[in-house]
Formats: sequence, C-alpha cells, structure tokens
Amino acid sequence: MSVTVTDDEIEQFRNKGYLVIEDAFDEDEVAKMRAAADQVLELMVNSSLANERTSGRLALVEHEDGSQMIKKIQPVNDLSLVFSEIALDDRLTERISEFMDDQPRLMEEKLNYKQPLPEPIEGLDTNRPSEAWPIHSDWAYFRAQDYPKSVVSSAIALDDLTAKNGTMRFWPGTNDEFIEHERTDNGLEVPPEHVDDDAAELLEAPAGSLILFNSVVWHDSSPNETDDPRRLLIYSHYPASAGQERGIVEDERNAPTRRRESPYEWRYQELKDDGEFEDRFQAPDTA
Ligand SMILES: O=C(O)CCC(=O)C(=O)O
Repeated sequence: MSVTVTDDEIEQFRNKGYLVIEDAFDEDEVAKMRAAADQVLELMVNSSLANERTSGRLALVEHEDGSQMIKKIQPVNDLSLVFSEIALDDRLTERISEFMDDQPRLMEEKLNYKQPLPEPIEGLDTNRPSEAWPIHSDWAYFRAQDYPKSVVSSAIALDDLTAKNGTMRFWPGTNDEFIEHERTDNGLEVPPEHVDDDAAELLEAPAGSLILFNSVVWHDSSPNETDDPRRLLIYSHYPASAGQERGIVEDERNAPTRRRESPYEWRYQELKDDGEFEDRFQAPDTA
C-alpha cells in the first residue's frame, strides 16, 4: 500500500509533536491484531506458569483489592508474524521517513495491554506499581542507548481509546526542548513544577487509529477504570543515518530480553508436548 503524506500531517507533527490518523487500519486488520494480542498474552502467562518464573517480557500490576492487570508485554515481534509485519507497513514507515527525513529502522516494539484479568493468577510476580504512565518524554529512556531525539513512535489502537479506559494525553508543542526527568517508583517523570495540566490534550480515538509521536513530546496515561482491555501496539523507529554515525547496534534495547526469555518459551512448548504441563490460562473473550 502506498501512502500520501499530506502537508497538513507534516505540519501537525512538527508543531504539536504528534499526529492522529483515525481509521488507518480497518476492522479485519484490527481483528487480526487482537487475535495476535490474545495469543501472545496466553503464551506469556502459560509459559510463566509452566516455568514457575514470571517472563521478563511481562509487566503486571496488582491493585489494592487483589485484582490484576496486564500492563504490557515487551518485546513482541519475535512472538508474532502479525506484529513483526506491521513494523514494516508503509502506513507507518512512509510517514516516519517523511517526518525524520531518513530511512526508519526499528528500535523497539511493545504492546501496552492495560488488560484487567477476570481472576487473579497465582504464581506470577506483580512487578509494576500501576498501569498508568507518569508525564514523560520517551527520550528520557531512549537516550541511555544514545538514540537521537528524532526517534518516532507509532501507536496503533486495538481498542477504542477513551477517557475511562486510560487513553493517553499529550502536551502539544513540548516536542522541542527536553527537560531533565525525576525518578519515581512508576518510572521517569517531568518534574511537576514544569507542568500545566490544562495544556494537555486527551486522545480519544476509535480502534484502528494510528498515533505518531516524537520522542520528546510529553505524554502520560491514567489507569484503566473499565473491565475491558485498552491495547496500544507501539513501535519506535530511529533514522538509519544516526545508527551509522553513533554506532548503534540493532535491537540494542530489547535483544537481551529476547535472548534471555526465548529458551524458557521453548521449554514451555516442550513441557506441553511431553504432556507435563497443560495450559491454565485463556485470554478473556474481548470480541
Ligand atoms: O500506553 C500508554 O498508556 C502510555 C504508553 C507510554 O507512555 C509509553 O510507553 O511511553
């Protein structure tokens, strides 16, 4: 599919630091991504239970009332052809290439599920304090591996994004200047004295929307107050020339996790094949 990137899209991205394209993906494509999300979720939970060790890909929250929420799974491309193919989709790459004026290379990918579990699962390590994200610039993280500020992230909404289910907020125009972050128990945060809460724009958009954002623009999201998942599939790409100039190694941020986790995932398959483990978790029906 060839994509025409309009002047309006470029201007919005440059001025605000982000851009929303509704209906970028159709119903069938969204259905395929949701099915892949369920498959990956089942693989992560069942392989964690089979190995009696929580996968390093899995971020899980336990609330005060004992309920649990899958926050995110990262990385995911080596677990699903559906996800690895989308990283190369023209609807992302042609826009990104226009915005960064270079060829995009994949830097990382993740699926932020914000998915409540109908029943708590015993034996998993609930390793995150909240499914919310504090106000931050992604570059506060990406700088650790010397990625440039010109990294562009593309988020695909697998579910409608609403105020109630913990959609994102953006601070338009904060994409030019990076402010040093503070460390909190829930990640890095723009110091509150710099933040005008009224300047934030709440992102409400239907499933299938594509949201492109710069690595400096401030954003956050609140907890999911509904019983349904709020899934955002997020890819981040860096400019090819920066890779050459800075000696960035491909997949530097996520390769250690893939290498560490994949033997456990194979072991889970073996335990199943040998009849020594039976799946105990099925993804809730969310269709
Ligand atoms: O998924 C969300 O709600 C926010 C994600 C985010 O801010 C991030 O991954 O940096």
